[in-house]
Amino acid sequence: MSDSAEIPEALVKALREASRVCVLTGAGVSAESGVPTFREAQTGLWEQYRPESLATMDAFLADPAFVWKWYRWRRELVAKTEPNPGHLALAELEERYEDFTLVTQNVDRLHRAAGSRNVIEFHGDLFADICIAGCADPAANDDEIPFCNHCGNFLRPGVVWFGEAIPQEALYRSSEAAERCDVMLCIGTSSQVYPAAGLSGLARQNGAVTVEINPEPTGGPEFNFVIAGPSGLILPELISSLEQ
Ligand code: BJW
Repeated sequence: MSDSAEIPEALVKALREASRVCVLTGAGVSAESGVPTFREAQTGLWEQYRPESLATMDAFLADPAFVWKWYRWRRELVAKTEPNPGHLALAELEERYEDFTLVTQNVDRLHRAAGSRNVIEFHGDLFADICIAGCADPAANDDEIPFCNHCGNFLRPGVVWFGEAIPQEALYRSSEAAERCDVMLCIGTSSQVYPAAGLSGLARQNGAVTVEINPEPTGGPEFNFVIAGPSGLILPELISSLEQ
């Protein structure tokens, strides 16, 4: 991998002229912080465990202790990580625009830790506990399978599993941001999981310039620009190009 990236001049121009920017991030943005991605060989979390055995309500109800063990392992891993230059560059990019929305599929809180402000956590928050019966304000305990103090039902991690709806406000705000933006950046996502993967098409249909940043580009036909490389390298280069 080269240690510098070529940022297309036409993209720099589009970003300089843009008033509204929307960014969609996926697991690849946190890879350089040491958070494993979901679908990559060797490091991917799904290589060790099948998604259907962990990230669905059916799987949870079948074996809540097993699913909780996996989430606790991930909480411990993520708690030791820090934002990388890609996260920091996105926080810096936000400062250039009045209308800037960062939609993240990541549940690791690293964008907020980097200083990003207008963040939509599309798939929830790894560190939140919620009650499966929907009680407000559940208090977690240290049980292997924590219970809700109000109703006695199981608590579960506050993330969005397969087959579950994206929280209404997150979906609405993200779709609006994709529809109205001048430029949309899709960074570090395999674009396999919907409805998040549909946001770039929505942006393009509404006239935005669309950009993919990924060391292994997805080949999505909706992208005007594709920059092949790691976000921790490309995003700081992008900021430098805007400053020149
Ligand atoms: C780098 C890099 C570096 C590496 N720099 N890059 C339409 C069509 C088909 C199916 C569906 C559809 N609509 C809905 C569905 C069903 C389903 C779905 O999409 N299935 C597909 C898999 C086929 N979607 C759902 O079920 C969603 N719910 C829904 O639609 O509900 C409808 C409904 C309505 C009303 C009532 C009820 C229901 C929910 C999806 C939830 C996804 N949840 C997960 C787990 C979250 C919890 C947890 O963390 O445990 O979210 S799955 C997992 O995938 C996680 C991620 O956010 C998500 C996306 O993965 P991501 O981020 O793209 O990661 P990877 O690993 O796939 O890719 C990493 C990329 O990084 C790679 O490309 C690398 O090259 C790159 N990379 N290093 C930059 N340094």
